[in-house]
Amino acid sequence: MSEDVKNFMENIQKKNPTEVKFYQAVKEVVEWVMPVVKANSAYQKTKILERIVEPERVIQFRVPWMDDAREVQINRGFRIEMNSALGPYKGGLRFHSSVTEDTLKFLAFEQIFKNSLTGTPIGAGKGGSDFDPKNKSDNEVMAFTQSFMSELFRHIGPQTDVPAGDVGVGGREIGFLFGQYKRLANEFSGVITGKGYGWGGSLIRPEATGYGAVFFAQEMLATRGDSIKGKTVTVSGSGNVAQYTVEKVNELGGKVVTLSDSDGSIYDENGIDAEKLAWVMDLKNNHRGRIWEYAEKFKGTKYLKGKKPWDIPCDVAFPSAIENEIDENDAKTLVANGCFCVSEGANMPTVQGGIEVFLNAKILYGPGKAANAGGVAVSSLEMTQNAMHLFWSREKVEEELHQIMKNIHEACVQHGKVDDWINYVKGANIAGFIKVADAMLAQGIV
Ligand code: NDP
Ligand code: 2IT
Repeated sequence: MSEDVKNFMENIQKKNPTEVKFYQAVKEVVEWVMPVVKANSAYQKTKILERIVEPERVIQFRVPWMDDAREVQINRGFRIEMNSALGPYKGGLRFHSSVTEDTLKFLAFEQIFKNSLTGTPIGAGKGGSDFDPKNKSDNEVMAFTQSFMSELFRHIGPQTDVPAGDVGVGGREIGFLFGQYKRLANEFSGVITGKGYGWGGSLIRPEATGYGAVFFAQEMLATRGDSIKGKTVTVSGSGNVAQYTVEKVNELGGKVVTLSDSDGSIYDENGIDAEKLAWVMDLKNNHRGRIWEYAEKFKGTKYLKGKKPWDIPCDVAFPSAIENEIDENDAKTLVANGCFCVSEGANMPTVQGGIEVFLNAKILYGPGKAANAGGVAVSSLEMTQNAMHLFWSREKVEEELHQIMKNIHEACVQHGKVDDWINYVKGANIAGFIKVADAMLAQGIV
């Protein structure tokens, strides 16, 4: 670590002593962009780096609601309005018991660079709550969600801050959130993305993050004259991102052999084909079931209780569950077993030591802020359609998404090429940073 980075990170630590994930996310960016800042006196004079790590606004609120037993429950709600240099604050809402301000600040920080990479006019934000939708009735989810929006609504708007889904926030939650906003604001607008098709949603938004991560892998593989076809693929998670990653890998002729949830993983060496995937989607989205049920249903499948899928040999891996799910040992195991391409559907799924393993091995490693940008990119396309009062076709949205992922890949190559190898971490961080930094410079000390 250079002296400049060390001093900068000491200050981050001093100002945010309990925020370990935020520290991790900032360090990963600062290490790569510090030379760019050092070479630009205007960035230094106007303290771009010092300003970019400070959220423009942090909103925290009480979320009281009544459960089915008529007992009062209290959760904590947040919205981090991180950076509005490129457009309205934009980013998802996470409902999960592990959510703290630290979690959301790291996610909001990543969102700055990711949203910049999409090339669309969106700033960065993230929000959520420590509410866990698991084992809650639809009625309880609605009661909580309406209470959450009763406070959030005064801080958001289609030109101000546009939330969407993330872990624990899917179509059901977005519907309830939108309904309550509409009722309170007396306004039908594009204030949230991921809406249902027919009431303002965009086709391909549910698919976008997973499809995008596969498109990004396709671009990385193409730099070596290779493709997804015939590859053995591991995927973690079994939620929104994981499901559509499997769908696109299948379409391109790869074979996915794993899925997981927080209880364990399944290993199906025959591959999770379209029929099995349809069953998983029904299990997860309609019955809110657990992934171990897959092993009961499809014979010849192993259930690896309490295990992540990274011990299973593969060519390509798509971590699509949660932050820090690939530790240093997992990264070493993946590389030792022949994995040569990792495309991150999740946000910050690899710990710093794991990233170093991938970079030292010079594999094709696409960090989340580049590889999973397809979700927020199609959210931005949903905002465009809402503003124009129209709906685009499936083909058009998928084509736009594909082009955006190609552009992000190209930007990473432009800023990350090191001799005959591409450092996508360097490329994504620098390309994402420059655009935001220049916009902040132009907009004065705000
Ligand atoms: P979902 O809620 O649909 O699915 C999350 C999946 O991850 C579930 O299978 C869940 O299992 C699993 N998971 C959660 N916590 C853990 C854990 N501690 N260990 C192992 N597995 C865990 O969320 P998404 O698919 O939307 O999000 C997945 C990742 O992708 C997140 O990192 C998210 O931030 C990121 N992302 C999502 C985007 C989107 O558009 N939705 C866009 C860009 C990134 P369980 O049921 O046991 O909790
Ligand atoms: O992490 C992410 O980019 C998301 N959860 C999607 C955000 C969005 O606004 O669509």
